[in-house]
Amino acid sequence: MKKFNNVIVRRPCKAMVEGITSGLYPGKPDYELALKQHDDYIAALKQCDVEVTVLEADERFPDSCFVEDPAVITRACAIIANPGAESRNGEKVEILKAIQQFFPEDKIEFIQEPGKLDGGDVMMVGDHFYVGLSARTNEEGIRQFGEILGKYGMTCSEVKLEEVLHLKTGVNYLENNNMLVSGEFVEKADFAKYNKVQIPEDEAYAANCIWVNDTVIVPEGYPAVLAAVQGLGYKTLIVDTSEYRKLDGGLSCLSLRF
Ligand code: CIR
Repeated sequence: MKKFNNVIVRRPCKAMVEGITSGLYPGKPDYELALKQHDDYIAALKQCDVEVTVLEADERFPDSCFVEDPAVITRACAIIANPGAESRNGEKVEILKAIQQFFPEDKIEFIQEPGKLDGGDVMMVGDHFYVGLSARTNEEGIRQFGEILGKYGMTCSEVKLEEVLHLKTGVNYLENNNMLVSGEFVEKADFAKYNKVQIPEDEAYAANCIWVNDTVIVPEGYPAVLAAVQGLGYKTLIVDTSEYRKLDGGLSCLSLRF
């Protein structure tokens, strides 16, 4: 099934080494290696039948390569988020400029103060969106998000996060009713109706795979997850994201797919 035509990415900046990190995956990113991994990520996306728009690095925002967070793109509109981390909030201004190349003004919506929302907390399942209530996304952000979706005939529901940074850190939808779930999401009633693939604890990072037009991109180094995804019948591509992992970033965080 072809669902996405476009992908937006932003090149990592040198300042990425100062990006926000929980320290869960220790070490500072190696910038040169991160660039190479970003090249590989773009090359993999290009194999998935999408046009890739590559935005220039922005040194003012160390985490700006994680373009998934300042915006959410739906089938009907683009929603500029209001990122919950102070050092990242200005990224919304820059992503807006890119999104204006694809959406007319009346199809661009905004999450506004005191609402906060990070795109990494939003998981799309058809016309329904699960939204993580997290350290970055608050109740008011979710309320505004739901109101916007309602205008276009779409819905959302809240999922309280207890352990991970963003919702999609631990749960990702691979279409066809298939969902990768790890840690706190394994037993959540919200996801009971899906064909859940439980990710082993020692491969938790790889719960963050992305589905792009029937290919699933899997991070390098997670054999159990790779086998499980292949077992579902998907074509897979592998990309090493070790340098982004040090900043708690994964495959989904690095792009907007629409
Ligand atoms: C941050 O803490 O905001 C970045 N270092 C990582 C963002 C990862 N994005 C995502 O999960 N969507």
